[in-house]
Amino acid sequence: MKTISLIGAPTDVGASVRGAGMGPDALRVAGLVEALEARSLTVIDHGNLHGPANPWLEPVNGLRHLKEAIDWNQAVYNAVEAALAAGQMPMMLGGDHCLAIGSISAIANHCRKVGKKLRVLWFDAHADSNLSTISPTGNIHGMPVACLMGHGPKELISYGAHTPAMLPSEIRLIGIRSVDEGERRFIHEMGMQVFDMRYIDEHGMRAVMTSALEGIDADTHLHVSFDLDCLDPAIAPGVGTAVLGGPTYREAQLCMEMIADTGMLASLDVVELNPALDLRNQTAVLAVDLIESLFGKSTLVRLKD
Ligand code: Z70
Ligand code: MN
Ligand code: MN
Ligand code: MN
Repeated sequence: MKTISLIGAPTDVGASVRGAGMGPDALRVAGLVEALEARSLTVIDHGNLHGPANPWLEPVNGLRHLKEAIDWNQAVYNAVEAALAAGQMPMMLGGDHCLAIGSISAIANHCRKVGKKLRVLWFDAHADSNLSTISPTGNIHGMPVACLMGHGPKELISYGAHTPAMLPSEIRLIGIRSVDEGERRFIHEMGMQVFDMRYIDEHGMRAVMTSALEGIDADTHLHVSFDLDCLDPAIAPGVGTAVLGGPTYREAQLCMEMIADTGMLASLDVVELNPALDLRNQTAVLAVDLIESLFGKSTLVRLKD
């Protein structure tokens, strides 16, 4: 049976709005540990990592809080690496999405070491593919995909043994509907596969997930980086930068169920929950509900074919 290593990373140094630092505890209050245990999983909650406070300063050379982001990501990298080395499944609770730099760098490094293929599913309203030179804000949570592909400040792109940590062919972006002009160019230059909302509307979530999961086999490490702002704000208001027109509850459930059906989920980030903007913790409760489906809780009555 799987052992899950919960790693809280309570910071908003990469974000544009304060509050994501309260995410890990809001997920615990919503019953995350109990829900996982009810799925017969063993959970080790390591509590929250420590790191620098948010100094709430303006960007310097197109980057806001670079030093703080480097330190937080190093802490995440170390914790995720330790969980993988112990044979556990890391679940990083953010915190803002810049923390996926540390978590996915550790996962990619692990994959290279043990000879596994890597597949990352990046659920997000945003493309997170900015560079300091093109970012309209300088917020590092808008840059993790670019950093993981080797485009970013050297301290943020070299946590593991290999730079870039991740290849464009290893990631699928899903639910995207807010893309800056420079990001659009970068995505095309890199050749990343993007299932944006237009694509989801035209083809349906089942076809999208079938494509996104294509090629996954027993030698694949499947990582889900779940930015909760991917979800439609009607069901998930507790995020810093809500964007209209995201997946519905049923579409999100189908994503989770189809991932669970592969049996290959090996690590998870849950990020951008902002309890300061939430309504009675409903976004955290929803996240826990979706995570249960990700770990195999099903509403299916009929037998699977
Ligand atoms: C915009 C930027 C963003 C959230 C990422 C938004 C970035 N593209 N916002 N995640 N919540 O500032 O780079
Ligand atoms: Mn994001
Ligand atoms: Mn490693
Ligand atoms: Mn986002």
